[in-house]
Amino acid sequence: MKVSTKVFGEINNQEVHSYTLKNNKGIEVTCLTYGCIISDIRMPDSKGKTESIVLGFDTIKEYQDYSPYFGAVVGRVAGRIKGGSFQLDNQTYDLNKNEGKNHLHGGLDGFDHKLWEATPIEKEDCSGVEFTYLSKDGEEGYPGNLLVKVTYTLNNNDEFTISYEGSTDQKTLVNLTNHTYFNLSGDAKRTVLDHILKLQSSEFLELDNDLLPTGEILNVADTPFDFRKGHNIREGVESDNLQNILVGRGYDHPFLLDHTKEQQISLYDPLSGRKIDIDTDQPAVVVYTGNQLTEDFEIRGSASQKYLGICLETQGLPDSVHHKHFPSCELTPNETYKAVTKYKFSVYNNV
Ligand code: FUC
Repeated sequence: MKVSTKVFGEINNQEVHSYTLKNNKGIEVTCLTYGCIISDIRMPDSKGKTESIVLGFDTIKEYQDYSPYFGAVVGRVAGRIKGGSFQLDNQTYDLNKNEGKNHLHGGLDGFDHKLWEATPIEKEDCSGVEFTYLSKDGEEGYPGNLLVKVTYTLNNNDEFTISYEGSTDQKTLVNLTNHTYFNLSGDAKRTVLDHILKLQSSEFLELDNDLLPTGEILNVADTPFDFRKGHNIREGVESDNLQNILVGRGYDHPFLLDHTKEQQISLYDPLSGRKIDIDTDQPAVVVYTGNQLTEDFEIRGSASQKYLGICLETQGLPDSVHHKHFPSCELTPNETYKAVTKYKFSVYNNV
């Protein structure tokens, strides 16, 4: 399977390239060397109409001016770190603070803003791109030179896989994710409020007013956070559960995955018939329903608005460095960080 390459734009006098992967079912994924951004995924609906199912832009300038991490790889550490500071082996590290007094999504100039090295992969049964980036010791305040590799592949079974790898020369923190905003309606013609989300998750993390975990792990039973049988996003937006209200009415929460079955996460849009099933080896998925999306820009011709996309950020638990009962995100020089998330696209004709 072939990969097609184009010059997408320029940043600091350096070219940004785009790579498009296409399979024999009409699914197309485009990604950029800037931030490893997945700028587009196109797939047919139940009537065969191919449209975009993610939020993205056609120019680098729009990514720089407006993007709330559209499609990007987020790191070194996804989510918030309280007080922008942490301790490792009795040494305090002060990070750049880019959200009030806290550090968010890797800081002021995180992995989503970097130019990555890219190598296309063309195999008989799949095509892809391997991206690498060296994050230097002290970048954004983190210790250690961290070499990161992110690989995107698409095959003819309609599976798109993201594999992350990292190695360091000093103990550091790593928790990578991808921040794609899905909207299965096609070309963002409706919000995601009527999308049906299903999660194999019995517990989620309680958040405080800064959207940081309090440390409490809550049971989903009898709350709008119970997605085990699947329900729409609207339920959480219209609910009077304080956890839904405090994130701006909706979801912005880490759900702990039960890891008992396959298809831990699925997102379905009954109107278009499009569905994505997601499997990951990560402990959690942060479900963010675009509560903070503003209306002051356009996304390929459609006005941006609240709830126009949903992010399903598979990852370790946010701020784990401050909660000893959360799985650790520390990486030592004799370990390799590895994470894999697989997305399977399908279409149902039951409208
Ligand atoms: C998500 C959220 C945040 C933030 C950002 C754009 O991951 O956790 O609240 O708004 O991405």
